[in-house]
Amino acid sequence: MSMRNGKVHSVTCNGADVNKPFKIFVGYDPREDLAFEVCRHSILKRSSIPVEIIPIVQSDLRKSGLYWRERGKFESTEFSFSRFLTPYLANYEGWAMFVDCDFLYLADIKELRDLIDDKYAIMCVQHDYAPKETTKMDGAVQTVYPRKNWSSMVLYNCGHPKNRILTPEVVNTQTGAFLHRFQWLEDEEIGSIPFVWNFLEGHNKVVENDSTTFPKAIHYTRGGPWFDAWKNCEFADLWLNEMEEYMKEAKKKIQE
Ligand SMILES: [Mn+2]
Repeated sequence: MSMRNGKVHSVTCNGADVNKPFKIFVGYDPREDLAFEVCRHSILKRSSIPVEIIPIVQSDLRKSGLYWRERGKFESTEFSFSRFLTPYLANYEGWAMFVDCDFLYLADIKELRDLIDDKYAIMCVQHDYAPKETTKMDGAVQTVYPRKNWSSMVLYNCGHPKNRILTPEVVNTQTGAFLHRFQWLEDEEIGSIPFVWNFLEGHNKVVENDSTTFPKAIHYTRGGPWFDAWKNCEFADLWLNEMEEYMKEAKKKIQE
């Protein structure tokens, strides 16, 4: 917080109130507790601005009556739908971010916040998943998932009138397509962020000597090294190093 000489300077930068901690809601799943801790560690360690990390915990939301929908067969995590409570949880004020717990940050979150533009209702990495061929070699029809992965990391303009629609009632009753494809918004209300902020392990590629392709946040979307089956995935070493650092610091805190 910038509180020089006892005065609070009210400075805004592209709509982001730089005096208030930037709220980052992280999807929490008990099966991936370690992923959450390492993700949080990676953000805090590199951030040059005050941030507040808030886990989105389904059991807590159920207790407080904000989440009641039945778990569907296709929900791979406990935050599949609860993520869309982000604007509500931020009191429909300012900008806040949602991110899955399977991310590893390699850059300062300030760089991301500086991309914020008030003309948008949300901003995210607009991955293009349209397959090049409409049928696979075996003749099976390709399943196209429009806007797949877009909702895994989103900057929400929580004060934007359009996002008022995201009440607990709507989040608990609307379809996956409506929510994950941002169907409450027009296309031009969705801002674009460079893909390196949601770099999909196993899909996106680093191009040698092209720094615009170097990941700023790796998304272990298929599963990360915290699962045995993925301990040798791409960028596993980066995550494991971060985990060791987190463990060391956590141990120190217990001893203090
Ligand atoms: Mn994910």
